[in-house]
Amino acid sequence: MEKTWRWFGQKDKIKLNMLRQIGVEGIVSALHDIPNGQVWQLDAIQEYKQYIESHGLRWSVVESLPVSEAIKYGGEDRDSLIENYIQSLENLGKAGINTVCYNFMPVLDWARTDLFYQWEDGASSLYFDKAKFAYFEIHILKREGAENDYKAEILQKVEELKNTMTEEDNNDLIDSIIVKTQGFVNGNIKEGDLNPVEKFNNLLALYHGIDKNQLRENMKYFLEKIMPVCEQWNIQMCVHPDDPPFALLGLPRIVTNEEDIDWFLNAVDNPHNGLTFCAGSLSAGLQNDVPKLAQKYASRTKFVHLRSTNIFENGDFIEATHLSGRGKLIDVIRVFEKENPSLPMRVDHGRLLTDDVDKGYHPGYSFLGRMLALGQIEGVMATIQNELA
Ligand code: DNO
Repeated sequence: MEKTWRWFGQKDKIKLNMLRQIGVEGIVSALHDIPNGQVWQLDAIQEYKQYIESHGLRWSVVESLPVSEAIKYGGEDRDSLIENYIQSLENLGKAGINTVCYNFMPVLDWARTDLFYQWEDGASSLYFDKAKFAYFEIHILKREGAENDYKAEILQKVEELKNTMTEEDNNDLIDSIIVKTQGFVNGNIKEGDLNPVEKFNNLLALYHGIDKNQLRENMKYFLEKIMPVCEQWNIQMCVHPDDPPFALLGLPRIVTNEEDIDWFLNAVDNPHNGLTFCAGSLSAGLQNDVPKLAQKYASRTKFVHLRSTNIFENGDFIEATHLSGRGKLIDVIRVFEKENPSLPMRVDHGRLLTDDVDKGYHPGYSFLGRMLALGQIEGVMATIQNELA
């Protein structure tokens, strides 16, 4: 597979010359300064592409071309937003960029409660604490009926948290769940936004009455509209699985498991409608056998994210090292090296290691942590390629 790296543009603390030295071949990026829903103009795409190329790298994948909320919930302006999306795809096609990752998750792009969960060895990683998330929904958002979504043990822990969480803890939790993990991926709420909780609740309200079937229909509608431009410019669309792959905030989820993946691939059965195989996101669902899914969907996979997690009995999950955990990356890499070896692959997330601390990297996107993981993955890839030769 092609070794790619997610880079957040010239403001990223990690510079392109650092990436060439560690064997990165392609860049995964987006025009992060363009507000969600606006057209990506051809000259802006070309300028960005040339900047990447001037460092001896290529712009391999767009992650993400964000899908506006109104397209997801089916708002009045969805057709004009889809028109803008089509225009952006056409411009990407003209510039020769053919792989586009997106997601169809309502409101939240991804969810974690702890951004610096401490490990015994002194490193830290991202973590999802189910009880803390429940506390956030029930006592911070005050979402009606949220307590009905949780079992008694979790509700018991929520009560304990209610007695121990300080105002500062609450603000940290808000920051982790709806600000720090969102703004940098072109999500809805950015650092410095006022009243994030109110803003977030307003966004959730847009989905009242939208169930799983309706969200699926809206995804189908979107895909059907964009397929012609994808065919014309040979663009591979690849949806990212929901992260985590289980229900949150009373919102529907439609890319969480085998049944969901079968559904959207069959609903629009076109080779340009594909999957981003995110081993990490899929691994955080007990229902998923990750290498088995890789085998089944290898031919419809257009882009691979290598990451792993471990799930605890209480429903929490932690981001594991890349060679451990439920992601079973050695087996996943074997599948893709055999079935679809030209795919772009990026190491997803990494722990915060030694000098990574306080560098201001985006959550999950450390330098040393990801570099270590890339070295490990490269070793596995080389071993498997050697076996297959
Ligand atoms: C988080 C990422 C997501 C992902 C988008 C794709 O680290 O996996 O932000 O890029 O959901 O659209």
